[in-house]
Amino acid sequence: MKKWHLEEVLELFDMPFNDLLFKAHTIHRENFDPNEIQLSTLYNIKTGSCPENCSYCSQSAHFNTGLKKEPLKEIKDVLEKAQAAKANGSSRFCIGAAWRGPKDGDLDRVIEMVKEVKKMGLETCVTLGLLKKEQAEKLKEAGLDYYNHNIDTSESHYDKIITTRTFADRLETIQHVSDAGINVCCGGILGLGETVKDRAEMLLTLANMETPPKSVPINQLMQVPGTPLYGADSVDPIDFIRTIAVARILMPTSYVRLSAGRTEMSKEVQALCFFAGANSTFSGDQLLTADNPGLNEDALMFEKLGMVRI
Ligand code: SAM
Ligand code: DTB
Ligand code: SF4
Repeated sequence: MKKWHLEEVLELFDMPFNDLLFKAHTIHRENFDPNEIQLSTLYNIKTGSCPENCSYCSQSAHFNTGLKKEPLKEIKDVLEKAQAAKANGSSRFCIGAAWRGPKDGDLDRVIEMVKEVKKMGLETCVTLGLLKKEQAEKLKEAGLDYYNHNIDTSESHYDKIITTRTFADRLETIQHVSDAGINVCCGGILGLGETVKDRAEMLLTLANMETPPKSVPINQLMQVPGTPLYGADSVDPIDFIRTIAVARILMPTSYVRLSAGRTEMSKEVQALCFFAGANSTFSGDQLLTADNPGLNEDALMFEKLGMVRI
């Protein structure tokens, strides 16, 4: 796999927009059907009271966001949601929990959920925070397909966003997941007050991993009242599309997911993201705690664009 250098990535960010999009789209076509989109549905099994201080997050116990805390969900609730996700065209069901990392009892409960969701013929993904090596191995044994754990931003910007864990902690979990043979889902967020160089460094870290993540979610910050990042400068849509294009060029065979923030984007911006190489998104009217365009709105958009779900 080609190793990228920061200068090369910055040059991509600097290209004229049309040249960048043409290059990204050409690479996209060489590796994927440009009219296909993969859909995942999220479900939060444990909401709020998270001990981490991620300064963008509605679920951190450090900030007063007014979010209603909820205990761990029952398996039957999970299966109901998974069934609906499948019926609505999702190929993957992603279970999230607001933990620093799972306790062993919690992990057993999640493993039961993963096994049952798999039996429905859905791909499984979980995002539970930091993992120990043995926990990653247990999840692999249970048949888990993907583990989501984002680096969120560049290494140098990271401690301005989160101080309760380090960038290195995040990389260590990603290594455990990868070593266990689980597909890695890893990306970040734009709109955290980062510079273009931070965006380039974030993508560079992902692209230069031993095996680049098979799934790369690119989120746009959804500003949550009560969090330190509420009121931060919003991301320019052209800059967002550029970032998608650069991600596609650096990681030609990964699924680049247009993730959080679509409720703030026009259909035209989303269409340009798909042209630039995004070929996956979240389906359904809710992400973990925040809003997402609903099924009807997305169905209309995909129909207009002639895109089909895989
Ligand atoms: N607690 C686990 C963790 O942090 O890994 C799993 C859930 S966490 C909510 C998953 C990811 O969602 C975060 O790493 C972050 O990239 C993204 N995210 C969280 N809140 C967001 C927001 N308000 N806007 C955009 N992305 C967000
Ligand atoms: C990812 O990168 N984005 C998803 C998923 N991985 C877990 C989560 C987005 C969360 C948006 C804010 C919320 O719903 O609270
Ligand atoms: Fe907790 Fe994850 Fe939110 Fe950070 S992003 S506060 S770890 S739920």
